[in-house]
Amino acid sequence: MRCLHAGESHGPALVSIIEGFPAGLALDETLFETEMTRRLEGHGRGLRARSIETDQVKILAGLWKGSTLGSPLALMIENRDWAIRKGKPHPDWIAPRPGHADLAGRIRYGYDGFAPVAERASARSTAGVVAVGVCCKALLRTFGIQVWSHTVALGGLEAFSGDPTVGRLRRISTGTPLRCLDRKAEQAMIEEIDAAHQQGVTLGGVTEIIAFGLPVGLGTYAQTDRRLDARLAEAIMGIPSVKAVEIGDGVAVSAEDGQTAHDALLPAGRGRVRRETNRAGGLEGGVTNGEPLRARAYVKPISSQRRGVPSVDLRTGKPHDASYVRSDTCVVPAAGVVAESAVAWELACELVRALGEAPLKELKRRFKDLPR
Ligand code: EPS
Repeated sequence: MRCLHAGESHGPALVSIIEGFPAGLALDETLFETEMTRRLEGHGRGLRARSIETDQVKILAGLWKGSTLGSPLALMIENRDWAIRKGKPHPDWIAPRPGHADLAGRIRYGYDGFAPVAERASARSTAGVVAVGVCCKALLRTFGIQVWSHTVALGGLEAFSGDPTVGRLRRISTGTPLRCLDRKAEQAMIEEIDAAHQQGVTLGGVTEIIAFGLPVGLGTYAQTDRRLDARLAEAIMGIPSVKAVEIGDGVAVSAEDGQTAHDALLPAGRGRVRRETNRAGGLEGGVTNGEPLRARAYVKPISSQRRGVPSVDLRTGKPHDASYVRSDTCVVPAAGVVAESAVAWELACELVRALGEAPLKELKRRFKDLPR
């Protein structure tokens, strides 16, 4: 499958096109509502996500009588901000924001301002990623595969999440302030966000994405760019503000010895094996091993903040604090939803690659033959 996203943050709409999506999956516009709302939720989101955008997805092509055709699927999300501004361009600013694409992007494209950079570099584009994720999650679900996420750290505070089962993750998936399994830590994180907001600064954190129900054997070590861990790292790193990606306990095991770092195999009868741990995060050699797939996205504090950060007024060459542009205080839970969608896209691609291009009915028949 292939996918292309287009759209500016303050332009008329975001548009995503998926090519190669299997025929025969029931989709309708209401299916998108919960997921699109989840991305806009979370304590610390700014004015625009909280009260301007609603992110209704229109399916413009690729559907016939409520089922995918196998032809390109075109999705559109109108920017309500555009209608409110009546198409007026976003005002520009004078000092680039350190950490943002402002300066590098302006040089890269030869623009005479920063606003044109931010229009596309903006995390607004992640609404399109989530819309595509909805289609992929619906496809994966027909094979019993689910992808969820939860906040494991925020502003330096860590959550003690216990065993993040499908049921527990589903229960906190919407309507909770930070989608964190540890209620006590969540409360402390909320207070940290409120304090940061007061001080005009932003906070980052870590979100964990877990996929359940995968067959054994998705991905391959045969080429570096086809290792599923490499594909996932690229997909997650492509999300604005993500600065590091971890698969399983990748960071912790780098400081251990080889005895504790790996998941011992135990006999499970009839020639099968089982593991009591999942430090590899469900991937060995870039191939799924049947355990839940676990990845973590490390999200930096976003670069737009009310409190000044040293920068330069490029007109005078003199020091000038970075200009403040309306922003969120914390986007970690939103980044979790986007990362779920990015992971769902990669998994759907791998599944279709493994099963071949065919209508959904036939893919389901072939899926039964995959190792579990
Ligand atoms: C963003 C800046 C803000 C965020 C936006 C991402 O937009 P604005 O400048 O219009 O207030 O709200 O995120 C979204 C609108 C969204 O839907 O996620 C940025 O510069 O990255």
